[in-house]
Amino acid sequence: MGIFSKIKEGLSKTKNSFNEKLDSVIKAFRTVDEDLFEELEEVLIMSDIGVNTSMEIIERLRDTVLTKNIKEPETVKNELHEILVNILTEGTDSKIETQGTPAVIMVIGVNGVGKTTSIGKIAANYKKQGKSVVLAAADTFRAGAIEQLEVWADRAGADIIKQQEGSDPAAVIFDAVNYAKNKKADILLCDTAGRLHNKKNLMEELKKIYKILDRELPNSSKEVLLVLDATTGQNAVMQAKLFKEAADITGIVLTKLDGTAKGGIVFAIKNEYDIPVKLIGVGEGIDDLMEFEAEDFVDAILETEENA
Ligand SMILES: Nc1nc2c(ncn2[C@@H]2O[C@H](COP(=O)(O)OP(=O)(O)OP(=O)(O)O)[C@@H](O)[C@H]2O)c(=O)[nH]1
Ligand SMILES: [Mg+2]
Repeated sequence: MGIFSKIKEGLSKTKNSFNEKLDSVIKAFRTVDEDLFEELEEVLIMSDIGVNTSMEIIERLRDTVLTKNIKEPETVKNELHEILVNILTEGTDSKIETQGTPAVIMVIGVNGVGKTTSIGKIAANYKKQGKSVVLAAADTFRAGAIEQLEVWADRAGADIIKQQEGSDPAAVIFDAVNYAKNKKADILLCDTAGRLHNKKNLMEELKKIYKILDRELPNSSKEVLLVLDATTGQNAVMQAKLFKEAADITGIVLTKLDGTAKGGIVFAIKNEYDIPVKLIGVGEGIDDLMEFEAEDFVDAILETEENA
C-alpha cells in the first residue's frame, strides 16, 4: 500500500464523519450566505477542531468568499481545504530534526498513549533508511516496560541500552549516550515512563534527563515529542496545553488516529497551542507511523472535486 492510501485508510473514521457532515450542510444550500457559514462553523466545532480555531477558519472563509466573489456552496469546500492546510503549515516546521551523532529523540506523555510503540516504529523507519539506532530503556518504572522495548528493538533491528527495573532513568540515559557516542550511532531514541504534567517529581526526572543530554551532546538536535492519544479527543488537546507549560516540547506524535473520528484535534493543537504535529500513528504495526504532511492530512479527511 502506498503511503497516501495508508494515511487515507488510517484517517477514514475522521473523514467519514467530517466530510459527510460538510456535504450534508453544503447540499442544503443554494447560495453562500451567513446561515451556511454558521452551519459550517458548527460542523468544525463538532469535529473537534476547537471553538477558537473553528471561528478563525470561518472568519477566513468569509473573507475569501467575499474577495473571490464565490457564489457556489460547493466551491466553498475547495476554499475550506486551502484554509485548513494553511492553518497547519503557517509558521511551523513539522520535520523531525536529526543533527549530530547521535541526534536525540525523546518521547514523553501520559500512560498508555503509545510512547513505546511509537519509539519502535520510529526506530524501524530510521533503520530502513540505513541509519544506526540506539534505544534507551528509560521507563524503568512500569513492570514489563523494558521487555516491551526489547521486543521493539528486535523487530526494528536497533540496539537497546537498559538497566534493571527500578533503576534511575537518568543513569540509563547516561549509559545510552556513551554507548551511542562510542558507536557513532545516528539516532538515540529515549523511551520514558508515563507521567502527568503536574507530577512534580516525575517532571524533575525529565529535567535531569535533559540536563545530561545537553551536557553530553551539546551539538546534537534534541526532539522532545509529546505523544497524545487521538481517541481521547479534547483531553489530548488539554494535555498538549498542560505539558507545553511544563516542558520544552518540540512536537507532537498523535497516535491511534485509525481508531477515532477525532482527527480534527490536529488543528486545535497547532492553532491554539502552536505545537506542530510531527508524526501520526495510524495502526499498531511497525509501518503504521508516518511523517505529518498537512496537505495529505487534509486531503485524507476532506474530499473536494480536485482530490476525489
Ligand atoms: N490502533 C492503534 N493503536 C496504537 C497506536 N499506537 C499505539 N497503539 C497501541 O496503544 C497501546 C499502548 O501503547 P504503548 O506504546 O505501550 O503506550 P505507552 O505510552 O508506552 O504506555 P506506558 O509505557 O504504559 O505509559 C498498545 O496496545 C499499542 O499497540 C496507533 O497508532 N494505532
Ligand atoms: Mg511505554
